[in-house]
Amino acid sequence: MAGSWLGLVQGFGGLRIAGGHLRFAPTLPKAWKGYGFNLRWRGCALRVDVDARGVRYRLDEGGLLVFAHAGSEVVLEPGREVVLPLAVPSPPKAVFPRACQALIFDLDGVLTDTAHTHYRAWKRLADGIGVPFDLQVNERLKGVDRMASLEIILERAPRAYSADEKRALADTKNGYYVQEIAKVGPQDLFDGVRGVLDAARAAGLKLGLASASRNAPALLQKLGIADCFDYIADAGRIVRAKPDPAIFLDVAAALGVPAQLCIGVEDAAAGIEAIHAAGMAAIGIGDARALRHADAVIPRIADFDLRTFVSP
Ligand code: B16
Ligand code: MG
Repeated sequence: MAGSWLGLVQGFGGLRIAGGHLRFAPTLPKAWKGYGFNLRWRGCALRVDVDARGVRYRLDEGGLLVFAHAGSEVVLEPGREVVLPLAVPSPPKAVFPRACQALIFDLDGVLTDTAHTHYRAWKRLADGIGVPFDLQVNERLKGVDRMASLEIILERAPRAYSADEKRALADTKNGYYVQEIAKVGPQDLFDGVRGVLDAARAAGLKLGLASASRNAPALLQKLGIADCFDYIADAGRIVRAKPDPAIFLDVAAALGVPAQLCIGVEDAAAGIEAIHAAGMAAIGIGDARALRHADAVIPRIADFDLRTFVSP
């Protein structure tokens, strides 16, 4: 009930409390004839009715009430009412910057399938020490750095591990991972990656890479796309891992592009959070439910059409 009330009063009535004052900006959805609600505020009882003719505010109890309607101040005396025009809904904010100057890509799970390679390496380690680990837990590891990933896996461990043991486990996992990526080559790029990078370059955009993986530079070399990027973040130098915005801000600064003119591309929820915290628009690649906070989600990088997000 409380949720429904808030949905109506804040969502359609536009109620906000700012600086200790009530603000309204009521709108009327096309399919509705009208709606109304009561509100008690500092000893005042206010009735608000909204229909196609406008918004009626009536003060049933209390002293003088001052509030804002669609940005203008209204002073209402007890027992009086006032009818004002409906607020004009503001157009949705353009999330993707018109003057976008840079695309900043994540690597694992966006440009190549190493998200699964990481999974297999962690799985091999977890099985070896008898810790349950599955694809569901793995979702939480995406975009998360090596030691933080290990901590998540060890949440289910039957015993505690010392710092030295943890370092050794992380090294073992990395050994498994490095072993697997030894055979990686340009054939392992996801379909469409080359096309996206070339189109972005042709459109004059700068390209950056914000991968949490310390193996990223070596992997880019193997994939044959290292030269496509103007800047590749050094994951070893980034102190705060995703979802902290540090890595995306580092790349934007190195490219010399303000954050609000960058678009980040990620396959992990932690990465989307990091992009937003950096003040950038976020494109998710993968499952729309897992990436529901992204500004747009496309299933595969092959579906990435630059013109959808960047004006020529
Ligand atoms: P490493 P991304 C991340 O890369 C992976 O998603 C994550 O699973 C991995 O733990 C992390 O890199 C660290 O990788 O152990 O190679 O340093 O998605 O940010 O490109
Ligand atoms: Mg990733």
